[in-house]
Amino acid sequence: MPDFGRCAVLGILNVTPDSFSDGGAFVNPEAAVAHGLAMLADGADIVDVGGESTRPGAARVPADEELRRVIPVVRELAAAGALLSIDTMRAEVAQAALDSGAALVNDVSGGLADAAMAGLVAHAGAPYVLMHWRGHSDSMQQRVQYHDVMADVVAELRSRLDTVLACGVDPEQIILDPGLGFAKTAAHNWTLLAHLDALATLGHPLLISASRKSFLGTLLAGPDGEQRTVDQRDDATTAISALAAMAGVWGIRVHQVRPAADAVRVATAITAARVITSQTPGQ
Ligand code: PMM
Repeated sequence: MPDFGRCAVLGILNVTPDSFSDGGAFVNPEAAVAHGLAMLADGADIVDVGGESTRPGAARVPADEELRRVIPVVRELAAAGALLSIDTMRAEVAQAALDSGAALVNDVSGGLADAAMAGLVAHAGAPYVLMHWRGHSDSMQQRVQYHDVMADVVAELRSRLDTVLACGVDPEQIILDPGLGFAKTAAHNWTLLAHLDALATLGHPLLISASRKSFLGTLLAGPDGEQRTVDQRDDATTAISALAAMAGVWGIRVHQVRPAADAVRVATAITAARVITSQTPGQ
């Protein structure tokens, strides 16, 4: 498990024509590699490469197309020394990316989309982001019914954990993610962010990815009710990065790396000052 001595910053690199947040900007491999290198220069610890959009309503991309998008980019960034994660629901794509130099697997389906994923991760020994997920993007907005979102997400994550552990994945490999926006309303996302401590009771590091998501557009809507546009949600994203880092999460996953890296440094300084102050009473 990569440990940076502070909250990790994962820079998002979507090699897709249709992601909600940056669709099409990095579909060309040269542009994607250049953006990955720029995020590293801005302070990303890990570049998270994805070749399939998971925006609500998105249709699946065939595996060969996903491979075609991500593998050249992974290969080139790995050759440049980048620490990489592969954002995929497919074991085949995860394996090819690990073989091409990726070090982590980020599976938004938590192993549900591909029964071969857990075995592959167990065999590879790579860190594995297991996200809370209820179904593919074309139907996830019909799966937003919860009795108690906090308790249900914790229970569903625990059930996925049990399954992947039974497949031989080492508990030390696993990072959990509540999956903000995946089969969740804006209110659900805020509840999950307000109770990160409840997610932490599962005993694994946490990853939070709120970056530019639509619940921020809703929060920041103008007086006419018009959602704040995707390109105007980065300041709110940074606020969440700071708060999540203060709450002790393992990592945050963002589009704009520089402000996230700064926010993490602020949170780290405050956390360190708390420790020093508590060790020197009266100061
Ligand atoms: N969200 C998206 C894609 N991948 N991975 C994790 N672990 N957590 C997330 O919340 C998540 C993800 C949605 O699209 P984006 O790539 O534009 O953020």
